[in-house]
Amino acid sequence: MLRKSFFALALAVAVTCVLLGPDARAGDGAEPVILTVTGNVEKPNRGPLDPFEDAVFSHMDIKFEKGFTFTLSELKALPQRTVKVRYPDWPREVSATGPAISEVLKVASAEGKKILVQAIDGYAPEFTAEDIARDKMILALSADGKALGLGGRGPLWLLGPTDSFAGQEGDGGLAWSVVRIDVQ
Ligand SMILES: Nc1nc2c(c(=O)[nH]1)N[C@H]1C(S)=C(S)[C@@H](COP(=O)(O)O)O[C@H]1N2
Ligand SMILES: [Mo]
Repeated sequence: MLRKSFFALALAVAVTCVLLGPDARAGDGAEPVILTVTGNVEKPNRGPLDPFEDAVFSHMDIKFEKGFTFTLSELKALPQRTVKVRYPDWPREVSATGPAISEVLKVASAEGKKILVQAIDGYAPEFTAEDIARDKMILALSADGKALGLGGRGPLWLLGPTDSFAGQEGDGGLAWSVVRIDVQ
């Protein structure tokens, strides 16, 4: 009898794991963090910059006391939106999909007047709370059905239509390879 119920329990655990899939294990260290929201984060899930662990951030000479991190699965689990746009120098229209930056900041419990979006190459355009409130920009994870990778515009590309923020000129400000968003 005891052995039977143990077997049933083991089976239930196995079935649950399969049903939840790899996404359910995100954030436990199995998947890397691809985006860190820093600054005015109300409910942080990580502490201050560590000069050794956070080698890229450290090299950029930035400082933060707390942050909220996202893995790829965690970003994919948010509501997805598609932006279709073609800027003057582009060879074609792009249809890109990902969570709205407003949604990402909401989930990270980040609020402030200045929103700095920082890319891996150091490019870091700054936006206002009003720009974000326009709710036009996404953090694209894929474009034309293809996941955005490092070396290309990924893994996260800030993208929106031609009226995404005040003073927009073409695709200037639309950072590719975003790694951090700082909110002050
Ligand atoms: N990571 C990153 N994103 C970036 C830039 C950059 O230097 N680094 N340049 C921005 C600017 S100023 C423009 S006009 C567009 C297009 O840049 P390109 O003309 O260098 O292709 O990408 C934007 N996104
Ligand atoms: Mo530019």
